[in-house]
Amino acid sequence: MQFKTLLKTLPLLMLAAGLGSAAHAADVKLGLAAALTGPAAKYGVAIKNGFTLAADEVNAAGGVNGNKLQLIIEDEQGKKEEAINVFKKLIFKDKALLVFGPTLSNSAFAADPIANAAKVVAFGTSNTADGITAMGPFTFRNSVMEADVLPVTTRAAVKHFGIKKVAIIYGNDDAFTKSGYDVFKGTLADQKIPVTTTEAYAKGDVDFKAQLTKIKASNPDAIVCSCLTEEAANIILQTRALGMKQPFIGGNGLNSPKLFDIAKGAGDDTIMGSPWSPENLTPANKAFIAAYKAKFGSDPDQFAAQAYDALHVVADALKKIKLSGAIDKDRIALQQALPSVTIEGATGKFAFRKAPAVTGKEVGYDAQQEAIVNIAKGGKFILLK
Ligand code: 1QQ
Repeated sequence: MQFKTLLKTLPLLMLAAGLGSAAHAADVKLGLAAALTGPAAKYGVAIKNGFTLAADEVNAAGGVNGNKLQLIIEDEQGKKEEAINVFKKLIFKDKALLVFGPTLSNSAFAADPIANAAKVVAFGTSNTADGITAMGPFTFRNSVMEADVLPVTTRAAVKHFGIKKVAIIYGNDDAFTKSGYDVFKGTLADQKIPVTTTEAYAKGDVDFKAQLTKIKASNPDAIVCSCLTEEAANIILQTRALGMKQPFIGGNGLNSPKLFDIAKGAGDDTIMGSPWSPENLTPANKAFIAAYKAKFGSDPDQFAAQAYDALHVVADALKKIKLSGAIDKDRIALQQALPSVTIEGATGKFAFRKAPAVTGKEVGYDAQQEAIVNIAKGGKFILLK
């Protein structure tokens, strides 16, 4: 080979061998366990989109300290057993620096202990049940717990409709719907709103006529529903079929466009609390909504917004640390850098707050964020003013 040709080819050879400056940077592997199939996929696909959008943005801007973020995405199907399998794969096989997810609190209670034992951060973006962050110091969430959202939501609904008494319906075999029920029960007692009857259903139920007939006979002014979207939508539809006109009050689980895909106009007047609203026109939220629409051709929801923000929170934490390449050390450094991160994201101002103390145990971090109360009008949620 002529010297001149060698000179020309050398940079290419160096790049191929990983010696070029661009190839010095390593990928930071971040795991995502999300429900991409099954009934919870309504939330999980939005979550995946939010993460993908944010990671692409961070990488397009050069990555973090010169490192590109690599998302390793696995489908946990909204099932506990699959969440455990996926966490094990991401932590032990893929050696992810951190794991986002799983989608449901119900799955988080099964999978997060694995992350805490392995000293890897499990970062929930949609887990709102009580007790999630009591699992250990490596459990973080930026999802606002029902305990913070429901009192504000209930107070606003009572005022808006002049509610004197309510009936409750909830799923009694899911950690999120059960926890939401417990919070509603305490909230209604605090706000002195009598409960006319309390009815329960099980995961996968499609016929709620028996429970709704009892609710109808108890003549409430509104129906409190601690439910996931699909069940909530069917409950609302069947309520109207029984000739009942009461408005619904719910939490996080109701905040999906899927509610209206199924319930259509019957979902109108449902009141729901969430940290995110498409009408919150801050520069960060406007940019997020526009970028999401451009990339996916559809409107984002709360779950996409929280996933998007979570990636930016972790990117900020990564900026504060120097990765050593020793995975165990780097995982702990990330856990220690996270609590002080604050951002102004799609969901507004965000900070962590240490979870309530549990004797004899170290705890993780909850979201410190305000809830926004929304009302459904014309098949979508708008701000309740
Ligand atoms: C939880 C929830 C669900 C609505 C997640 C999508 O908040 O399981 O905690």
